Amino acid sequence: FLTTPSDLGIIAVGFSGGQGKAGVDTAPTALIEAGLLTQLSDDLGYTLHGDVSPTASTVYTANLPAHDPPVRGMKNPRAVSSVTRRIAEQAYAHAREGRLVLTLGGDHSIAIGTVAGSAKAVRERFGGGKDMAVIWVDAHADINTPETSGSGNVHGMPVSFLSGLAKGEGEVFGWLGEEERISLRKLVYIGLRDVDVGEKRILRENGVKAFSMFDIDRYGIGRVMEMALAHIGNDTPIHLSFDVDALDPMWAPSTGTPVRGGLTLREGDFICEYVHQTGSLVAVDLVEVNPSLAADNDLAAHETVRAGCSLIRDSLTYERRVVERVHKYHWPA
Ligand code: Z70
Ligand code: MN
Ligand code: MN
Ligand code: MN
Repeated sequence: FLTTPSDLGIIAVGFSGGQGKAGVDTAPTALIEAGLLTQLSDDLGYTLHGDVSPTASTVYTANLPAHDPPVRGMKNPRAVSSVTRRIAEQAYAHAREGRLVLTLGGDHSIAIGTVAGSAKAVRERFGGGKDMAVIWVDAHADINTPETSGSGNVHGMPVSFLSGLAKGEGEVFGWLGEEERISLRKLVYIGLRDVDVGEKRILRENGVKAFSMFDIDRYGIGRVMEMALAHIGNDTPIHLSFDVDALDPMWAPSTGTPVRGGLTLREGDFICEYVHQTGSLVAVDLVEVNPSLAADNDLAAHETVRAGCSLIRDSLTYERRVVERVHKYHWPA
């Protein structure tokens, strides 16, 4: 289980209900149209599983409640709960088959589903004796509870529900049980630079391991990754949840909440390559690409999609190919 499989379970879920900006739902199609799946199968040698047709995400977003008023300030609570519940079942089913799970978001609320699904599969596999680690690469901590959140956007809350800091009830995350939870001791953040006051308190009170942009400047990304993996420990299954807004807007401008002073594309790629090399990766999410938020031009969206493809490829680099590595940042001919 802890050697990276050559079978990939793909979940394409264009869902935007965890935040307020339309367009993030078109990201899976944009990534696929950019050639991502061909690269994964033909260049990296993966066998792909799962529905990746343009309508695939309708599986998750079908039959959402028409009337979905806020609960504890959360916006679209029933929709997000229902979509993430379906994603959790899919992620779990893929993982049970021994597949590495790749999820193309969608906004970051979808990680409630992906992480829940992998946590449950890992727990079953190890009889509950081994907690899965989560590496959350993001400008934001996404650990607000409904009560600390100022926005009511659920994409700012996934970690609080996944860790049990926030408890669901009934049709709003009541499905999220102990077997799907993660431990805050095995959570590591990388890239933080826009953390709310209430979130800072939560991080401090729980002693959560977090490497902010300050730490990356201070130690360099190589040393930060060594420290991150040392904190997690060897032979621990890892779920990598990558929010593209961790990258500096220079590299990923088309995202809902760009924050300046972020990772270079090369640092983002390094994180992915480094995590892949542990051989402990069980799942990868790439979220918050929003091709419709192209600052002034189409190039911005194109660049953001390209960055997303690069991050995914590097997290899954199954076979090291010198030629590909030398040419990876060149413009296609
Ligand atoms: C803020 C909130 C957030 C992404 C914004 C922002 C959260 N902390 N996450 N953009 N990807 O609304 O809770
Ligand atoms: Mn996020
Ligand atoms: Mn973010
Ligand atoms: Mn359950």
